[in-house]
Amino acid sequence: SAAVRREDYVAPAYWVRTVELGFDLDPAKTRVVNRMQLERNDALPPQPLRLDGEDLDVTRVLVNGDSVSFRHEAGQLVIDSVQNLPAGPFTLEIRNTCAPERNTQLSGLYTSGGGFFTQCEAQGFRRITYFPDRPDVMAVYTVTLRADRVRYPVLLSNGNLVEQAELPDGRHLATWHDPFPKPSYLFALVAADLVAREQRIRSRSGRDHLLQVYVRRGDLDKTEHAMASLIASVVWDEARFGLPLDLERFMIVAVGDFNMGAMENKGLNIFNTKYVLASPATATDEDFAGIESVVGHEYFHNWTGNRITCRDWFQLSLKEGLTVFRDQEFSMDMVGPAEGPGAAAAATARAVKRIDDVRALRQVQFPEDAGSMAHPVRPDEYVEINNFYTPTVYEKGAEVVRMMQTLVGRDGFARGMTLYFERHDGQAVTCDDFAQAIADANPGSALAVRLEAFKRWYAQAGTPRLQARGAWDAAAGRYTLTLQQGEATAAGRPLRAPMVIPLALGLVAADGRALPLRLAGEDAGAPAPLERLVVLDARETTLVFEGLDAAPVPSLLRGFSAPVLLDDGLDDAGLLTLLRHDADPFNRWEAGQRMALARLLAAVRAEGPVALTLDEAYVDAMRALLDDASADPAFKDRVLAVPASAVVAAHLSPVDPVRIDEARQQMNRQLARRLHEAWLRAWDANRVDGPYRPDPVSAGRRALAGRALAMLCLDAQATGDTVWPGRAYQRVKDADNMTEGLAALRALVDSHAELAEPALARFHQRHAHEALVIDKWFMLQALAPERDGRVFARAKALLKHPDFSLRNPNRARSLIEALCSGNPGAFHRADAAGCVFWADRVLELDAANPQLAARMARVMDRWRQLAEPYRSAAREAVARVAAKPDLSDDVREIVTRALE
Ligand code: B3K
Ligand code: ZN
Repeated sequence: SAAVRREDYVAPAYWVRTVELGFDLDPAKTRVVNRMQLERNDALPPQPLRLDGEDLDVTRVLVNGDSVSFRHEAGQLVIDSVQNLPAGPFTLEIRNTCAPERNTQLSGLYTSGGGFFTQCEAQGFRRITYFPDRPDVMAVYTVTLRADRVRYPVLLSNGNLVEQAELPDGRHLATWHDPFPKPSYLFALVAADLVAREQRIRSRSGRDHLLQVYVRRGDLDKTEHAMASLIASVVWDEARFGLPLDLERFMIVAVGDFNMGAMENKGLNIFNTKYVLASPATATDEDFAGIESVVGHEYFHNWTGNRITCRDWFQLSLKEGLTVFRDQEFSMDMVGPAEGPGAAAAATARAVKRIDDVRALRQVQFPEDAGSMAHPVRPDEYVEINNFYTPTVYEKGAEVVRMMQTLVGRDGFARGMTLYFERHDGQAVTCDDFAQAIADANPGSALAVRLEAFKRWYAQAGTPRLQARGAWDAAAGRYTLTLQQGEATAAGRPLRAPMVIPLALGLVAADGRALPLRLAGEDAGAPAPLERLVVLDARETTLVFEGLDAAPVPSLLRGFSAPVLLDDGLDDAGLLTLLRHDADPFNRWEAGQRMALARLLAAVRAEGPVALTLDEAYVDAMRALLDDASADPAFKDRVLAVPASAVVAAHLSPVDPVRIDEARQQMNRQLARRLHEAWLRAWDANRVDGPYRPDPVSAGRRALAGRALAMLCLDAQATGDTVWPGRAYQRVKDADNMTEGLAALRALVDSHAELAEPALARFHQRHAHEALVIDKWFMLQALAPERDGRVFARAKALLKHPDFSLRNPNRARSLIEALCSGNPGAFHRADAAGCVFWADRVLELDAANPQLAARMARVMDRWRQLAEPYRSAAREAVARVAAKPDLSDDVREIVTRALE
């Protein structure tokens, strides 16, 4: 298909006011009766009525009860006889059928585990019935479901249940009514044999609500955390933004076959089981945290996405960037308060959440910005909209919203949100409308006075570069900091104009003191702050600090105040000062990572075989942190983590993924060897006793203990020690929680211990009936550090494992995506076998599930940056995929852009 362009937006020619849908559910042939009340949009000249439809069989089309003639054109059903389509309200009735059991794309109405489920965002509703399937057409839905009573005892749709009845022939029906007008992408239905955990709550406004989490029989004991997360989300949105739950009933349904994480359908969220089911025995700390954030995310969409939705799909970040920001804030507030009593104690734990979010941004969004699919937060064009549910739209979009909050303050941002809802509740709007509301609620703010320039964050692709250089005049006690904005990373898209960059900064003396920040010209008598926010909006900005009694080390971009690539030119001495003393925990972490990165880059760039030798200064710094009893365990864990391959790659051209992997492995081995005693102490000091709880404090201790165990096993492999692998094996057998059990299994597999095999076998046997745990079992093997091609060979062999299936998205991702994108050291090979494997899987997947295939196809986004022979192997593989004549639009768009 041709590209759709943002500039080409025109309002719909017809509005749909109400929809009455009737379903006779049958896996082979489901009958749909779709009765709509329409009105012509009288702002436009009269024109034919066009309805989207895909893979449907239409049986009748009636206007005001009379059959009308229609034709099919370019995936649409067209009614030309405008004289039959009056300007006033009229009824259009469509009868059609679809085949849920043949729907392998998992978009529209499909079957999974014997039940019916839907996924309509972005364009799945047209696979259920004919409709103007675009987000700016908002209607009130009434839905009647009819299905076999025994096989599908639970019948759900959006809104409130208004009728239930038994029918002849063993069938039954349920009618649901959603009072809120909504776009078709928020429609959902479920018909299945499910059970629910229920909870009644009363919100602050005094309204009663029923919360339900639906799962398959046997999974009810894994729903407690999802329910607790849902209740916490309701409470948080009311407390932080004054946004209440607006429905009597709010349902979450878990399904095992799902293309992404979850979906915010009005009142009926449908979730991948991965983001619902958790028990201590089956889910890790990370899974528990992921459930909290995704349950929050989908719930928060009820206001940011559903009550106010997107005018068109180019505005996707309006709801996604904002809602990711909201879920990040929610998770952070769940860790501890940002302000008031308890804030100081919570600061490090909150920073760890920020560190994790920034790590994710750098590992997936920065590379996207530097690859063939680079696009602005608000894209200008697309071929297949599903390809634009990206880290840029989501995570970078969230950073844009975060910068707005930074520029207007927390209270100012909350005021802006209030104004946004006052102005736009019930509407389909644009990113401009949002930014305008935040600015208008804060007249005179740093955002309001630069709004147009700030909005370049929506328009310009690529990660902006920022260079900072300082000059210290000891005699004058003056420090001059020059900040320069450079070109953005996006290939072929130079930074056209300077960005508005909120820069949070401090100055730290070598002895660790925070120095007062008095800018030249400010009153020398008044007390100066120890941290400031400076707003950069020019290509070059010079800041002059005066009255300093010691040479400062600049601590810039605290808390990662803007999504840029910062080059501050600091040497080891400066970084060590920050690592030890920075008042901002984020920048302490950053300093440690920067030191590690410098060593990795030196080893990768050197001539000859990779030979990384860690110096005393770095090892001592890591040892001191590890042994610092007052430091937070989760924080230590994040500092001791070797920077990800993608983070290292961002600084190299060309990129040799095998050398990067080798350097990372060497660094880990040396950290294991040289810090052996400290790892022993960390292991002993971070035992978590008592029943499992997924709180951040215990999770942090488990994370550090798990890293210690991995290091001790890695070192054992070098020294021939058998004690630690033995302990890890014991732990795989005995652990009463998945976090510790999986960490132990990973320690064995990653160190290539002999006991890895029996441990894998035991683990598999013990969890054979837990699909989500078997996913972990596949993934862990595909992610192991490569050694002599063994990891690649094993991953390839796992394709034939009886538990493997390409059809189940979670399973496919756990093996294919893990290997191809999560393990560059195993994937890229001199014999090109990795790329051949990739192309085979993409083609195989594309035939059944284009969305999933397109996601896997993204692995090759940055093939041009690869060093030889990997580059040629990758190009050939991409070309082979592109040469297939009947590729989906989804995969075609990805590979075409890769080859451009
Ligand atoms: N809005 C959905 C994503 C839909 C993806 C369609 N390909 C989940 C979310 O962001 O909450
Ligand atoms: Zn979302």
